[in-house]
Amino acid sequence: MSFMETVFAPHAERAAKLAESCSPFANGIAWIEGEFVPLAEARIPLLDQGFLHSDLTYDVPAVWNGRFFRLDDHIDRLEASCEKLRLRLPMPRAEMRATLVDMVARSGIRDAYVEMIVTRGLKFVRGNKPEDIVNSLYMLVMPYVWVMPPDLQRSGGSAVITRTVRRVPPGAIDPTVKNLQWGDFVRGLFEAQDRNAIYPILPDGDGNITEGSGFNVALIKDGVLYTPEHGVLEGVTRMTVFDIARRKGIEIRLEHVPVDLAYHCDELFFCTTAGGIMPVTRLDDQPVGGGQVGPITRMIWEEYWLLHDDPSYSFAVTYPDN
Ligand code: PDG
Repeated sequence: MSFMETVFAPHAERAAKLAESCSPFANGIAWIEGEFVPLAEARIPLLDQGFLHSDLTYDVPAVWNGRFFRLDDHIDRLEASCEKLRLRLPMPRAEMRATLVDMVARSGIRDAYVEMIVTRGLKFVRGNKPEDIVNSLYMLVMPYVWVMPPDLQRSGGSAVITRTVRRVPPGAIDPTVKNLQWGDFVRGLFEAQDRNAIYPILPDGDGNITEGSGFNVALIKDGVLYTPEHGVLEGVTRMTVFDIARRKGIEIRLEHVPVDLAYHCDELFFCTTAGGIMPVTRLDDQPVGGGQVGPITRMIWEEYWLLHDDPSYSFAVTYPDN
């Protein structure tokens, strides 16, 4: 069995077991205004500014094989994002952390996608000081989301560098604040479809790449790892990639990454909490490097999943039926 199968096969088994579960939360659980509700029944107030003006931030950690991965790093980033938007965490940090763990335990989901969203709340910013507005919190847990499905990770996905849309500039929307203003990404996803690919990589308008619809972008050229420093979310998955690269003696260059370098790289991959390390083997309808998943990508992929068992990166959730 290849290493990939040792990750995917037990996951498929756990997912099949979950499908037989009769827990009302097996398809997902949400926390709304202090209540736990099945995810499909969860509703938000129409007047929430998160909905009306996308005035919000969010974060997404994951649970793998019953262990929360880098939860505190995700809460750190959420807190930092709140600060930049003049939002406050509506719940003490420790209580939020404990509630998330409780939600995962109640759901019984062993491989989970977890999301917490902080919105401005019910009052508009115009005419109100931020300290006078009560912010809202929404939390949800659902089965793990694959931005690139396991089947495709075996051979690698297809991407385009978009021509009809660029990434929103940092001077307009700060991409280090995780946000749901996905207008540019949605245009990119449609352009990718129109050009016979799945994933868009958005350029910055000055000849460099930024990121794509829910993932950071990294490439390998002559054994060196390149990834954009500016105009992107500082991904937690990418931080894990940096840890792995450092340990393996791979040089990391965090700098402007020209579009041209992407067209001439040896290996290309995306990274996100919702799917991990995602190899890309076709770019603008041409093979990337030799057109196969490359050796450095494969090594990072393997190390990434191994770290999910490492107590310095993850901790076990105690489920009621343990
Ligand atoms: N850049 C953007 C714009 C993202 O939305 C994400 C995560 C990343 C980078 C990677 O960050 P991290 O490694 O911390 O996860 N986005 C996923 C996408 C989910 C989806 O459904 O497409 C997320 O929000 O979970």
